[in-house]
Order: sequence, then structure tokens, then C-alpha cells
Amino acid sequence: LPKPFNPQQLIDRLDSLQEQARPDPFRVLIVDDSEAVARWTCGVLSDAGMLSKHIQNPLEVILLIERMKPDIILMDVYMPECSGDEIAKIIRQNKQYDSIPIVFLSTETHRGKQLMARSMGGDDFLVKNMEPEELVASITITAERYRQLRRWMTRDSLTALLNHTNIIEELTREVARAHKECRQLSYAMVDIDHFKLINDRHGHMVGDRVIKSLSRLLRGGMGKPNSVGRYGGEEFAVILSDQTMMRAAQKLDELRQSFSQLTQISTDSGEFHSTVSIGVAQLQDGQTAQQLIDAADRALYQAKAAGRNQVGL
Ligand code: GH3
Ligand code: MG
Ligand code: MG
Ligand code: MG
Repeated sequence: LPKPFNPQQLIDRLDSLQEQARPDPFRVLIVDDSEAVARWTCGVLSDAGMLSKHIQNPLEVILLIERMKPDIILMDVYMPECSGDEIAKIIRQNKQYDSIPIVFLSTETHRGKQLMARSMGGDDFLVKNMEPEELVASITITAERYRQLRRWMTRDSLTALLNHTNIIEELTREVARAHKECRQLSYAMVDIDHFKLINDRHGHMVGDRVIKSLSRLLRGGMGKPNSVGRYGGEEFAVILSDQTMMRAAQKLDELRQSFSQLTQISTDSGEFHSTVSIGVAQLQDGQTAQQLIDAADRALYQAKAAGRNQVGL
């Protein structure tokens, strides 16, 4: 027999989701031509600890997505300039907005029309004049689900570090900030030495373990969680905010030493050691993120050419 629905259980569950989200409240973008509906919705969401912003003109939606970075979009369907499902379709044509859920909020009760709207890229369909608790519950469930999904999308599956795309995005932001606020910024490329030989000698599984052991060291030793990424196979990127090249090189040399002292276990239980080479560069006036990456890459090449297991400048 199915258990009877227990509303208190749902309330507790939602409270715990909200609690987890508190340091970073859900940002809700409301698109609705009616001022009154939007004011009511904003009030309900803000009482639940969310941040919301309302636009009446659906054609401004892309601009607001860029500016506000919403966790979720609450979309009216019937609007004079353009219907909500048309707007959803336009949003869905942009790959970078694919992980932002769109929830329709409309007076439309016809099931077929609701499904039609969802087929244009909506994730849920809510009917207006619902209880505030139900609105908050729906938004919380969908926003939390997608936030978790976005968290996974930015990370590399083997190491849980930022993946290639996202470490470069992070560096691009840091470069802009360093230029604007006249801060120091260094960047390093860390590459395992003769990794191909490790794979050949000990197999891919052991190779993967070596990669993971390096990623753990990097994550533990470099401070901020968003400062380390897996740039590619056995190559890692490290962003050193507010640090001159000399300070960065010192820190990375400690990391290099720690890594070389780790005991790696082979499949046959034999032990071996692995080393890394590191290239460091400091942001120069007017330099782009790509130019900084290229400079670190050249420094890495120097370190390799000079005999590996060292930091190149
Ligand atoms: P160098 O000291 O010049 O860096 O030599 P290397 O052998 O480390 O460099 P190379 O670029 O020739 O080889 C890198 C190897 O890393 C090749 C590739 O098969 C392996 N690799 C890339 N990604 C992974 C991975 O996720 N797991 C494992 N086990 N191996 C990987
Ligand atoms: Mg309307
Ligand atoms: Mg290598
Ligand atoms: Mg390499």
C-alpha cells in the first residue's frame, strides 16, 4: 500500500535544500508582462530567501541572463511582444544557457498547450494563482537540481577539478580583475614527466592513480577551490591570484618536491616515484589570458628541456 502523503516531510526536505543554498540564494528571473503578477511572485520568492528580478519585455531576456546569471527563469506564456514559448526556444538555441531551467507560469490549463510549451525547451509548467508554498517548492526543487548538475558539468570526472573550459573561464575572469584592480597574478602549467612511460610500464589504471594523487596535492596546496583545473590529460593549470612569479614559483617548487616524495604503488605492488615539470608566468601589462597561458607553456618547455622535475620561469 502506498504511504499517505506527508506534507511536513516535504516542508522539511525543502527547508534543508534552502538551508544548503543559503550562502548563495537562488536567483530567479521573472519574465511577465503583468506588473501585478510579477510583484506578487517577487514577494513570495523573496520571503523564501530567494533573489528575483522582473522584466516585462521578454526581448530583454538574453541581456538579463548575462547580467544576472539566474539559477532559474520563471516565464509567462502570453505576452504582447513575444510568447514565452518562443522566448524559451530562443534561449535554448544558446548552448551556454542550456543548463538554466525554464519554468512556465501561466494561466493556461490546457494540458496539450502546456506540453507544447514544454517541448520548446521548458522544464516545468505551473499554473497561476497557485499557493505560495507550492510555487516556492517547485522553484526550489528545480533550481537545486540544476545547480547540482551545473556543479558536475564544470568539473573533470577523474579528479573533480575544474575542467579545461572552466579553468580557462576562471583565468579569463581573474586576468580581467587583475588588470582592473592592478593586482598581481601568476599562472602555472604542471605536467607529469614521462607519463607515457608510466602508462606503458604500469598500465592505465596506475596512470590514473598518479593523476589523482597529483590532483589531490594541487587541491590541498593551492588554496581556493577554483584555482586548479585539469587542463588536459596529465597537465594541470594553477591560478595564483595576488602572487608575483617569485612567490608562485616558491610555492610550486614545494609542491613539486612533495609530489616527487609520494610513493606510487604499481599493479604488482612494486613502488615507484613520479615527478612533474612546472612552467610559471606572471601577468604583464595588457596581456590576455591566452598570452599568459602561452608564456607558462614556454616556461614549461624550458623546464622539460633543462632535465624535468623542476620549475621553469
Ligand atoms: P613529458 O615528460 O615530455 O611530458 O612526456 P610525457 O610522456 O608525459 O608526455 P606525452 O604528452 O608524450 O604523453 C602524455 C600521455 O598521457 C599520453 C596519454 O596516453 C596519457 N594520458 C592522457 N590522459 C590520460 C589519462 O586520463 N589517464 C592515463 N592513464 N593516461 C593519460
Ligand atoms: Mg501574460
Ligand atoms: Mg607529460
Ligand atoms: Mg603533457
